[in-house]
Amino acid sequence: MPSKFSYQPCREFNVVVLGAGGVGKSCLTAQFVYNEWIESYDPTIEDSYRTQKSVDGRQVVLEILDTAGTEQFVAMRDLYMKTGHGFLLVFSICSKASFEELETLRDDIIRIKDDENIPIVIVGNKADLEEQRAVDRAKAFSVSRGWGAPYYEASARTRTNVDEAFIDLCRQMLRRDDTHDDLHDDPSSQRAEDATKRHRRRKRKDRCTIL
Ligand SMILES: Nc1nc2c(ncn2[C@@H]2O[C@H](COP(=O)(O)OP(=O)(O)O)[C@@H](O)[C@H]2O)c(=O)[nH]1
Ligand SMILES: [Mg+2]
Repeated sequence: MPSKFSYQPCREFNVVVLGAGGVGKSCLTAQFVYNEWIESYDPTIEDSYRTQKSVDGRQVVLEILDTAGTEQFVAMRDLYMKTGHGFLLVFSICSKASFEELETLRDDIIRIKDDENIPIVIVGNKADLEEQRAVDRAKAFSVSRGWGAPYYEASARTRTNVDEAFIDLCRQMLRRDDTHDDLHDDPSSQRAEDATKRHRRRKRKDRCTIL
């Protein structure tokens, strides 16, 4: 097992931002990646953004897919769910329907990834619009606890809890990655062998560049 002080390779993760239209997925992504508030996004634009962040002193390269629900084929959605390592599930605290949509999204992710413990963070966005709140904070917390996923109330407009939500997701993804690496300690297991192959594959692309 690598010591605490050994060289830590740069990790690369695919993050998928999901949620109903208009909840603020693009604004949250722009704030996280560019530190910018953009009042109005084309709601049909689906794009991915590459960014490098430092998480607890470790360099992480993220490929963030800001979805727009415009994919023409279910297979496309399945594909990005399959390739995602972590998911930011966003709703607006002003829309009950957007909150209720998250359950189906989570079920789909777990089914497609075939993994109950896939890193997920729940974000209740537009927290600056408290007077228009339609989703009870305690209710959202209790649902997120039931799912074993952290919950953040955020505002892309005021840049509240934006970094916190994304970085929490990074920590979850790093933890999982480290756990897989720990499997090397037991070379007799098939899982260790699989992890070795994955690690070799990853090592080849673990070239860290400053963006
Ligand atoms: N007040 C407020 N408005 C927001 C916030 N985030 C996004 N919006 C607004 O909500 C609308 C939809 O945002 P957008 O990011 O395009 O939503 P998306 O469809 O989920 O990508 C835009 O008019 C934004 O200005 C927020 O945190 N607070
Ligand atoms: Mg958008």
